[in-house]
Amino acid sequence: MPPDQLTVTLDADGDIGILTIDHPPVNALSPTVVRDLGASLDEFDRRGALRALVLRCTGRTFCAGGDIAAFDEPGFSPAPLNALLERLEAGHRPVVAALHGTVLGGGLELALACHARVAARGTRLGLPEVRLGLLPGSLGTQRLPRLVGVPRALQMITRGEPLEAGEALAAGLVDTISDGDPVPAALDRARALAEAGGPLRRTRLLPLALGDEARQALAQAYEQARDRPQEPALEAIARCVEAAATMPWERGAELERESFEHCLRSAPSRALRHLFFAERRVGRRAGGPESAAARAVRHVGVLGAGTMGRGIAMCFADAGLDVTLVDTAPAALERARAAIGQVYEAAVARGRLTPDAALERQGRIRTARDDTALAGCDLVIEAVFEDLALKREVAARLGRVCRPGAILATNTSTLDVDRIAEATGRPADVVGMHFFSPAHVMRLLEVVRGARTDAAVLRTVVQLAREVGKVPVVCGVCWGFIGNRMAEVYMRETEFLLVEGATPGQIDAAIESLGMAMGPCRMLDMAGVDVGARTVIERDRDGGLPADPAYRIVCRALFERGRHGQKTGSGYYRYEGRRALPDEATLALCAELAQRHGIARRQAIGTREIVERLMFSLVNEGARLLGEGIAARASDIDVVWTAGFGFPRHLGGPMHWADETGLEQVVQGLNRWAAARGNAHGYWSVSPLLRALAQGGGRLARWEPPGA
Ligand code: 3H9
Repeated sequence: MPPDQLTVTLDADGDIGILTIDHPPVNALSPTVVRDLGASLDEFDRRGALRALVLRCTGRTFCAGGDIAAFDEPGFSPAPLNALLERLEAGHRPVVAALHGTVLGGGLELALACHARVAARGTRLGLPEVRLGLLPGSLGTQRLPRLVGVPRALQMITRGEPLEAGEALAAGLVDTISDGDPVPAALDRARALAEAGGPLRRTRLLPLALGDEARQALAQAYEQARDRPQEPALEAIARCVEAAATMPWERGAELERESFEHCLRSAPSRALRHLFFAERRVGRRAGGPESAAARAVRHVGVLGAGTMGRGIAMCFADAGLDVTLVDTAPAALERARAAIGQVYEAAVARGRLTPDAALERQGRIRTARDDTALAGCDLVIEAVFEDLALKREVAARLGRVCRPGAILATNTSTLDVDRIAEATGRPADVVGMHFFSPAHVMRLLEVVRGARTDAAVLRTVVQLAREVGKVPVVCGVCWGFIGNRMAEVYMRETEFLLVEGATPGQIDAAIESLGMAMGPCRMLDMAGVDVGARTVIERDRDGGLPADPAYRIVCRALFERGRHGQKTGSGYYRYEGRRALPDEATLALCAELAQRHGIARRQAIGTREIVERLMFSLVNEGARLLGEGIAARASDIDVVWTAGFGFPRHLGGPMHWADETGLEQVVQGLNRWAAARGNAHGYWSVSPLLRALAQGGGRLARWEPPGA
């Protein structure tokens, strides 16, 4: 938008003013919009003949809130907007909000300051600030409870989930629902209010008392805040909503302002805001020329009906696409049909799907034994066993069977996509689509761009992934792509620590103390020690491992002893049901391995050492991926780890964690461990990119690849 163009204008329909916010894409309340809003209200004041005002937004939505990008600007404060809201509400002419699309955060707070609200059917209204580690900062904690009561307000603000217009009407949040454009209905309402001439309903003046139900809701909110100390906004929300019911308006407003500013500066909010933009940035500029037209995909084929294949089939069926699931083994198809049926039945039992919707989704998945059934598909994803020879054989077959122009994708998690692509005879049509299990649930998709992948193919897959609700992170070809390659160095250090004398319990506790849901030993026990060990063994066979006889010896030894993790009752831990218990046998095994490989055992391995060795290795590998051009930006890596590997969102991902820790400190730590442990295999060699950024006082998040 040209700098001199106003983002807010005032027009009139007869004697009713219409104030329009036009600030694409989502009419966020940037400082410019706030300034223009003020100017339009000045004009409304001057035009005394106008009897009322309708407030609307252009484009696909009403306002989606404060401009999150502006929150980092020095001196940012919600005060100017809050003063305008006060002015709007205190005015003597009626103001009616005409709502459509998503009315979120500051957008809803703007609507709450109006004297009436008309919403188009389908509008969604909410205060999602908590998802950014914040609380509403424009009096939402004060006005919303006055309108809908304390329990409902707490529910909306602490969960951050929007209400649909019908629910909002029932809750008292909106006054009227319109079919289609809400502006005519809002104009009628504004005229009626002006003609009635009675006292205007000012939300801030509505009475609010603290009854039993409200007290109970507050007690629950405080308890939730105590259980989740990593989310400081939760306690602030409870305190502010309580203040709305127990303190004068000004005191509640003051408390909200202080709490908002405190949360805005907090580490969890910085991390969550970083992820908000990171998730929206993934896939951008990934496909070469942006002009490459995406191919149409209506029918998806999946080859291989194992756990992965089934999940992928459901992911597309859930999004309304037709799916053909092929497996040459009739028993595998039978198992897949039963497993898919169970998933949908469970969704119905939990009330997440209606029986009809479940049937419809299930009906979209056809099964076949012959891969010729894939001939008409627009996209075919192979999900056969992770073996290069097998994948190349399947790829060659798909290259012949699938129609020209169909996209051929491989769901490999570690293998060379270029070698698979080459086998199809049409490598430009080939792309990697690395889903995470369960594929119909996990949001992450690593989209692997082969050396010859066509820009249109990449674009299609990124676009489709977004349409089916995934976050598609594009990466280049290397062993393990972004996630598994980084996880490998994390597991490498875990196992060295075990052999040197740390226990699985110590390692997990150290990592969990950072806020991680699960430490590496419990994680691998859950994922399957056999799965991890097989990957190591195959990589070793392919000559992909460092020439270090002590490399990942623990998981290989556990695997040989049939200790495959939770599913066999023992792995790094022993299990009683799902409960992980320390196991003397693991400790004895690690001591034996240390002796066999001449590794010195130590008594006291501290939390700091564990955290540094695991986390600094992880960050260093991430920086190497950036330097090699495998990952396009540090924030993409953070999305991989938060969306696919359970890295806590309030830490923002490993690269954000490194930025916050200080890159210089990371580099010093890597050098320290190189000196302490020796660096014969290059484990501690600092990535040149990381070193350069640390020296120049830079941040990984701000780094852009050359020529970007
Ligand atoms: C707040 O309001 C605090 C207040 O209490 C006090 C304030 C003073 N700001 O998601 P999409 C951009 S906190 C800046 O891809 P969709 C987004 O980055 C805020 N930018 O589309 C993207 O830009 P680009 C509370 C924003 O259709 C583009 O818009 N509000 C904002 O899938 C399209 O977004 C929220 O937390 C924003 N507030 O979903 C709502 N919102 O094209 C956050 C969006 O350059 N927003 N952008 O990448 C959302 O939930 C979704 O974006 C929305 C649209 C549902 C609106």
